[in-house]
Amino acid sequence: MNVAQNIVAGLDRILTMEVVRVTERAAVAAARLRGRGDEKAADQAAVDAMRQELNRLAIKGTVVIGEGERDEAPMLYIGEEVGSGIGPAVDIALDPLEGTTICAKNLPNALAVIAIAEKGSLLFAPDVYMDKIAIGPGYDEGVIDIDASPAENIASLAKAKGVAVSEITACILDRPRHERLIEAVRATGAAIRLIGDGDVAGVIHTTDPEETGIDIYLGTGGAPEGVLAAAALRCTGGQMQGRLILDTQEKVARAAKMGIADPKRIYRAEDMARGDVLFAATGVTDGNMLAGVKFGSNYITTHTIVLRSSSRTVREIKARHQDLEKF
Ligand code: VTB
Ligand code: MG
Ligand code: MG
Repeated sequence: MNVAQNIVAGLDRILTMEVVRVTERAAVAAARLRGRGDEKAADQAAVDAMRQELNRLAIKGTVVIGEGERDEAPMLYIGEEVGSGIGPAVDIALDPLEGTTICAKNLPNALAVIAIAEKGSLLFAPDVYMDKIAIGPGYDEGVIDIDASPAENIASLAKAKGVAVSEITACILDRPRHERLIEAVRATGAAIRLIGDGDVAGVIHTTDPEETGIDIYLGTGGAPEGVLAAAALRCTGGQMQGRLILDTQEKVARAAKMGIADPKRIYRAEDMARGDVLFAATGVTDGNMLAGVKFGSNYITTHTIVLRSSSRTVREIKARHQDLEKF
């Protein structure tokens, strides 16, 4: 049996449940440092906790989207081998604390995130910016186009949704580089949810507009975060297009080394995360879809979403952790 057959036969069904602990543990560790103004400490705690739990998983995992290609031990770095070493060979994209600043400021939507996929099926993206556009499920192909103007995309989405443009809300990272994008979206009459960080959450939020109030994600953010978001969309449905911003020779060369031959290529979600994919995210701070970690006097509560592409299952797992020592 090869890995793909294994996964269909049910190996990843177990993994779907197992992976929850990985993001739960990272989220609890980060949440202990919520609102302390110390991004680094929260990130480090999440990284350590995630690695510890990841190494208990019965996989032969390789981190392909991680914390950079550095080889300093504390980070979960690209190329790091994780898991127990016994089990299917899988590729892993992770961000133990997506939204370090959000966590440090105790603002909404900080997450601990992981995606696990069949070997060789995640885009090996350099840590550069990526231009992104995403919408949720239920729309025909072609409703969004990364090369169309923001006004065209919003008009097209409003038409497909059967609502006025003024009823559309776009999620955009609050950055000076988005000044023109923000102006262009506002000029259409659509609303904008400006976020300080956390575009993995921003993209995922488009998959449930009734819950989150967000219909479309627009703008540039990290490429690694783009791959993580694409993995989630593969599981929930929805459309995403991304293009790496390789605006210097150095970046083009770095990308080429990682196997990216066409620096202008547009990647759809299914190009960034192929095959069978698992995705899990646990809320660190309270958010639009996930509650943050709660420290009660008797137990710790976590809220996790676990997704799997081959079955399109969306599981929400609320856990009470009684054995505080374990965390
Ligand atoms: C975004 C944001 C992330 O990186 O991807 C951002 O969503 C991109 O970088 O939460 P800039 O901060 O330079 O805009 C994060 O902030 C951190 O991973
Ligand atoms: Mg990180
Ligand atoms: Mg991040």
